[in-house]
Amino acid sequence: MRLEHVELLHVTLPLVTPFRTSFGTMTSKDTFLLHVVTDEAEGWSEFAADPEPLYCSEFVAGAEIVIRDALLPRITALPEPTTAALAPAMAAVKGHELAKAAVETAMLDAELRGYGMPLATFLGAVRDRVPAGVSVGIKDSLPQLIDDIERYLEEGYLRIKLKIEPGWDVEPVRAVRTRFGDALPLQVDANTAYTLADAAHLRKLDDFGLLLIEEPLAENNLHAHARLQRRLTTPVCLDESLHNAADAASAIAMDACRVVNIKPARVGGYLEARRMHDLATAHGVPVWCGGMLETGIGRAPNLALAALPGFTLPGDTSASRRYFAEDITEPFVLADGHLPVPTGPGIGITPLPDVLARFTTARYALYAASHPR
Ligand code: NPG
Repeated sequence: MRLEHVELLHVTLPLVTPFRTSFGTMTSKDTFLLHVVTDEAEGWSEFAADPEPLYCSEFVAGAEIVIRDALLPRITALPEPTTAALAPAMAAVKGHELAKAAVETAMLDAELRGYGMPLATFLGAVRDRVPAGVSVGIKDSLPQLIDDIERYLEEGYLRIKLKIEPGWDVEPVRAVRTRFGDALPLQVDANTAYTLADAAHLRKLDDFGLLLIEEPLAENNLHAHARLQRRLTTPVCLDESLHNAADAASAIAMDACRVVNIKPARVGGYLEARRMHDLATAHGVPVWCGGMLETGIGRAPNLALAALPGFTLPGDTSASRRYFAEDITEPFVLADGHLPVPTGPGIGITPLPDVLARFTTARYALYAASHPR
């Protein structure tokens, strides 16, 4: 496989409703797509983070520079840029997992398209559809929260995740349990908003039979999460703190988490995501697939990953319309609480050219081979 061309496209898609978390409010998805052309096929990927480094340290403008100046030169220097060779070639560059994931995924898409193989098949998927959960942002009032959840449950979502922060935690959980009952699969996500000093308060959540509490404490502090887990019956789940499979191994060994959120972008791509899945599954630790409000280009490969056997909990893999009135790909539609796993070669989807053109705010070449065949 020979890399001939890499293009970057800035896209801005309005969200159907603002999404508020403990780290900020999003009203649009602003990111970039990578489009690679090899001598065999084309590939697409989406950078998962946002213009500002509020969820994680990576951000759109920084990732562009890292990809252009640090990652692509290492890849174009390879005699054969097969997907398996990319992570070792990029390893000298510290961190920047989300930028690396964007590069690796576009190349993986192209490579698999060249073989005619779907990503789900390549990864070892065992399902053709995956159960869908929905992540519900922080609201101005409890009635508004209950109304929104009512609508999501009517649409068929099988699990609800509430974003929480100090001042919006026990009461919203209580309100949801009171209205929808104890059988509703329910979990909460704090996005690092608490400290160990809040342990007694967080323990009140133990009364509500939650599936898990996600990333309650500061990112990367496995020791504090382990201490918190000792004081909670609710399973702690880690997201921001796990950057690769080795982090998950440490966290599981320390009992810093009993559930793992796998976001392929956060761990540097689908190959490392699969390693994390294998590791957690071997330890009997359930995993589920996180989301970062992806367009169809990011959602499609997440659905392939979520079809692996260890993904025993519904993911933040919601239908396209939960986020966008119009997506840049054919939309993913909820059927009986599930989304279909793409079956076409590679990630199984490409942008719709007309829609992509309307949502594209800038487009430029990052690399062009000097002598394309
Ligand atoms: O359904 O894609 C989704 C959103 C799920 O809550 C969700 N994502 O902290 O996991 C998170 C959060 C997020 C959104 C993180 C945007 C980063 C950016």
